[in-house]
Amino acid sequence: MQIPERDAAHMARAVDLAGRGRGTTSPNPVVGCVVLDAAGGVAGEGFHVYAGGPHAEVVALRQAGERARGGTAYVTLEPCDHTGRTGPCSRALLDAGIARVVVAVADPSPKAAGGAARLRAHGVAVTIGVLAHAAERVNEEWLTYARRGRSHVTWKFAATLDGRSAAEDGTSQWITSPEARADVHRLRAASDAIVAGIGTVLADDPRLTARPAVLAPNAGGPSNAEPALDGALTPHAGSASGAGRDAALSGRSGSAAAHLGSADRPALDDAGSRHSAGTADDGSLPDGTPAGGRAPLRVVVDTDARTPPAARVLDGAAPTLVAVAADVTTDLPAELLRLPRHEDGLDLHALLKELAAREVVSVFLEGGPELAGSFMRQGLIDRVVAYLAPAVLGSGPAALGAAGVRTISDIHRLTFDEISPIGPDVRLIARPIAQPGREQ
Ligand code: AOF
Ligand code: ZN
Repeated sequence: MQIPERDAAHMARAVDLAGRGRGTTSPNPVVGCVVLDAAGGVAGEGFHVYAGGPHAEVVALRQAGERARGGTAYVTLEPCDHTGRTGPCSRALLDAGIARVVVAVADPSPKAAGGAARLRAHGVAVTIGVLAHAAERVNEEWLTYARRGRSHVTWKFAATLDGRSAAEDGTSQWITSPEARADVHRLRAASDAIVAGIGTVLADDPRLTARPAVLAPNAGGPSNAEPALDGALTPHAGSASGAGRDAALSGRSGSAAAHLGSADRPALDDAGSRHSAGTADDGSLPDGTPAGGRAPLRVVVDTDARTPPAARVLDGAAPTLVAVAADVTTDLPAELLRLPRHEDGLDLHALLKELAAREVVSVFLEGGPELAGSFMRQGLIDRVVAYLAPAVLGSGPAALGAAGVRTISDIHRLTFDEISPIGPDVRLIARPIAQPGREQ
């Protein structure tokens, strides 16, 4: 019989394992699993690496072999009960003779849910809710996507200490350091879509591609020594440094946050692993091939279809979607997404629903104080990543445009999850505090 502290410790390890899949599992969740033998010794560990690959439970059970019989499995997400890309984990756990299953978070997706009920029906003891908060955090993009049917949104901006993102004349390169910019590229690479407004496209002509290795060969970017992410126990580069640093992003706490820590593995996600990670079945993917099999989709929010046909965002380097108003007439040579209008421009909730329908789990929102203001006003920002440079401008556009705050009681309150130095700059991670009526 496990005592609760033991449950928490093993689940913390499972959450840690789950975090190793961040950036590569989309459109699937990140999931981690620890299997104990009947005597309580760790017999197997695993995590989900990519959609179509083995689920965390299967990886851990494989490692445990016969030792799983009569043992306990800790899983960050309720075991699936369906045959999708792989077989049901509920069945795999039963076949392995597991006696007890401890789950952090119930699976909200109708197609896969039911694992806990099936296990109980077969006499397995099931506990749900252990370390739920940490498991929610590590998997927050996917849980938002699965529960709300819309993509999860991270709004990123870079600004001076006085919150400005450009000078009076509109020039904005480079407010933050190369280290901060490299960090941004890693976050982009871990996202399913990069979204910018037409204002940014017209002003800056950005490419909106993720170029982590190109921009930051010496800035602590993902190294070529990236361990093969085979979903099982693998030693992890950088695991000794920066403990706790990325707990806010990864869902891990304290020293368990290690492998994402500091400049070794900065950021939201193991972004680099999309480009260099090996996989369980085929060893490794060629450099430059996202482990998820796709480069982030580029999305331009362009109500009136003003994107210039020669814009870099239409250069073919990655797929691009131009979101325009449903009633606009245009011959823009791009894939269009027609959306209802909203008082702000386009209905951004509809945009996120459409993106979710295209299996975009995570959106990285960049470029455009106006667009970010609209997202904020519509209650559609789930996480904020701010890079603040030790510089001031005193004039010039603010990082965020009008966000529906006319009077102070309308203020958007957030809470800080992380405050950390990146080169000479500071990275702040914050999330909106739930306010009634804000979320759509
Ligand atoms: C994962 N990895 O470790 C677990 C998952 O498309 P499939 O067949 O891989 O099934 C994906 C669903 O299975 C997923 O949406 C989630 O509901 C459930 N559990 N998924 O990708 C895992 N345990
Ligand atoms: Zn499964």
